[in-house]
Amino acid sequence: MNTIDEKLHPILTTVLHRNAGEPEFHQAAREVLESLGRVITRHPEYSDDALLERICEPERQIIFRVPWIDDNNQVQINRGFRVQFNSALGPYKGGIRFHPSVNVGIIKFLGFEQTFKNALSGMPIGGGKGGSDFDPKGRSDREVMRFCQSFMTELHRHIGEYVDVPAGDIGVGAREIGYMFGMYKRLNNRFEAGVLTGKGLSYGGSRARKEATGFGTAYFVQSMLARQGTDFDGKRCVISGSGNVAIYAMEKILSFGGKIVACSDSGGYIVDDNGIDLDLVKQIKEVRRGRMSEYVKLRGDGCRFVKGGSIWDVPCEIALPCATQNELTGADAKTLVENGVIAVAEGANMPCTPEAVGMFRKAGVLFAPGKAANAGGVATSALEMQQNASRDSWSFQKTEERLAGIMHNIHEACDQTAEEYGAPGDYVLGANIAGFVRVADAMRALGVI
Ligand code: NDP
Ligand code: 2IT
Repeated sequence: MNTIDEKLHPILTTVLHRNAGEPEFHQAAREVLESLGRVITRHPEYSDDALLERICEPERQIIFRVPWIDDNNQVQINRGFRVQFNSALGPYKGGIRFHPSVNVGIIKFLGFEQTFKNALSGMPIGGGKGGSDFDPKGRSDREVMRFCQSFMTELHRHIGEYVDVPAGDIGVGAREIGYMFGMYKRLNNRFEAGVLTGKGLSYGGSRARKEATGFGTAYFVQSMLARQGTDFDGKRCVISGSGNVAIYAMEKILSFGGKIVACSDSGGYIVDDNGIDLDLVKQIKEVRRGRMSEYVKLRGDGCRFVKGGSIWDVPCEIALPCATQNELTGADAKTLVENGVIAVAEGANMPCTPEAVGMFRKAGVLFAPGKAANAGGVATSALEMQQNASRDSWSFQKTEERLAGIMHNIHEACDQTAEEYGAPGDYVLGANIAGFVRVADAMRALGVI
């Protein structure tokens, strides 16, 4: 495990005090600060003018009431959040999450990670994140629409093409973005396409945005494997989750010749030794909004559903956690290592606990942190903003080529930075330093604001 440089200790202590009761934010801040000791030693100017203290403090945090009326005519109250973390590189940019577990600490950790991820993508976007403790599961389309409209009734005054550009995350996909965009358009009386990304293709969305996060993660792993002289061909892959990121990671890995043997949702996981039937997963999740437990009945023999349990018990060479934070523990990492895993990439944001990351590093497993491996989604959101600004619409092929190029560049930046700072192959250090330096350079140029 890394330890924190003594010059950075007081900064972490302040973060812990100032954000009491927010363990996920503490975890994310600690991980980044642990990587920065070498930068501060080599470039002490990065700690001038309380730059590190400022980078750990969101520029603005908005918390609001979201009242809405359910199908039984009952008034429901949820809480809405938008944390506008850092705008040194461009307008705040980051997704909106609808999940009952959402609280300010979770949104803050996501906004913090987003700041460095967006910097690493090389696109002109700052970092932010939003969401609500609203649970869309079991809600009708009309309930989801009314919720999204109420959420936007407050959020609209805080966002804009040049201010803050939200997109999707857990529980927020094309349906929710459509309802939110519709309400924004009505409230502002302007068709401001660049205010949200992840839009439908019929009203200003980008081709390949839906696929981008999962595809990007697969491209990143391809680059890591290539560096070791190997590839996906015939390798057993386990992917947690079965949402947007997981589905399109599976799709790209299949095209690279990998074999997907397991995926999951919050109810449990399926193991299919014949290889997961991705069309069936899409049918269950994207069309029916159903549960993975339905897979076995529809698929027939040769597969099984394990209720609860840990998907990381399934032996594999490549593991991609693509569901949620801290879903892969130290014990899971130990099992994966014992079963011969060679590469792990975070499709989700911070899915591996610090103990798990330490275990992978110690065992020499290739490990890609989320801010590098899942940056393809937000990078393609920035391409959507580019298309909106120029009133253009690119082909799938052109957009995917741009995405592949961006993922390649992120891999190179992490790899070279790790090398430069004396830790070859350490993608965590490489990603944290490369992302930090880009944000810090812009902040230094902008003065104390
Ligand atoms: P989706 O809502 O499409 O899918 C989420 C998946 O994760 C579902 O299978 C869900 O299962 C499972 N899941 C969510 N929360 C939990 C939980 N608390 N416990 C167990 N399983 C859970 O979301 P995305 O695929 O968009 O997001 C997945 C991850 O990827 C998140 O960490 C997100 O922040 C990250 N990410 C997303 C990007 C994007 O462009 N969408 C970009 C970069 C990162 P169930 O349906 O049962 O809840
Ligand atoms: O975590 C993420 O990078 C996202 N949910 C995507 C953000 C975006 O603005 O596309």
